Amino acid sequence: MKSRKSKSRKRPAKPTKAKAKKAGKSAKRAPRPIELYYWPTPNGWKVSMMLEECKLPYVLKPVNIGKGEQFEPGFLKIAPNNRMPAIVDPDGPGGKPISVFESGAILQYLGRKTGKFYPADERKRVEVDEWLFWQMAGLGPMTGQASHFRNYAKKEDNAYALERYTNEVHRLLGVMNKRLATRQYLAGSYSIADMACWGWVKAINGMMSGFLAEFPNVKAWLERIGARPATEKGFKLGRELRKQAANDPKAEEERRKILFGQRART
Ligand SMILES: N[C@@H](CCC(=O)N[C@@H](CS)C(=O)NCC(=O)O)C(=O)O
Repeated sequence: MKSRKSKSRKRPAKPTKAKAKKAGKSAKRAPRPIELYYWPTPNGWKVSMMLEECKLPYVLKPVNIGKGEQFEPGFLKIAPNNRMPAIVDPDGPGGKPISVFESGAILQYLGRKTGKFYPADERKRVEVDEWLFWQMAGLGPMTGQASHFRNYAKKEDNAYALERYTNEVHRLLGVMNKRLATRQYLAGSYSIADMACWGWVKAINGMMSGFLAEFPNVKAWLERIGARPATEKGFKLGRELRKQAANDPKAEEERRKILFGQRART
């Protein structure tokens, strides 16, 4: 009878507490992707630019605002203002998910989360906040209105409104041009304040050709930021979705109905 050689199977040594702790520390879980609720517009680009700059993993959740997807109940739960962008970070504070709406709040959140483009030093942070809020309350809404009366308003009697908002955009660009006369970026180093403004200035440049000629510092700033690889990627995000939507002529009337003349929904 052949004797079976008993292979002495070595049991893996039980991990000691210290070893397990060490392994746990080094085997840090990869960050889970942030959900980005987005459509390619100046407000959306702010967040795609920041995610790209910070190299944060994210997954795109398109919100086709021309089709009314901003009113879907699931979206309204995270963005009750029926406006994109919004994010859901599965790794929020305390390791629990968090949702954030309003582009300025999202930029600040991502800046605090990563420690990037939003300085921790209070004086520097105040400067970034000043220009971020300047965008949120001024440049964005005023350019939005100028664009509405230039591109979408159908009534003939909108000359007053068009002039009013165009003048205000002109004034704001003058403020920005002065600010950028002595610095490369709005608040010293490149920050979330610049990201907030960039898409809007890009839109102005596209919409009112020649308008930036009076504001050479703004024009140089636009090009400086446009040359950043993260800007290019963030700006490109979802462009094909928007093109597809724009190519559908039947959708134009529907888009107008959805986007313009909104009133409170009860
Ligand atoms: N203050 C908001 C504005 C966002 C906003 O106006 N988003 C537009 C697209 S740029 C939108 O979602 N519009 C949908 C609608 O008008 O129903 C922010 O900065 O996040």
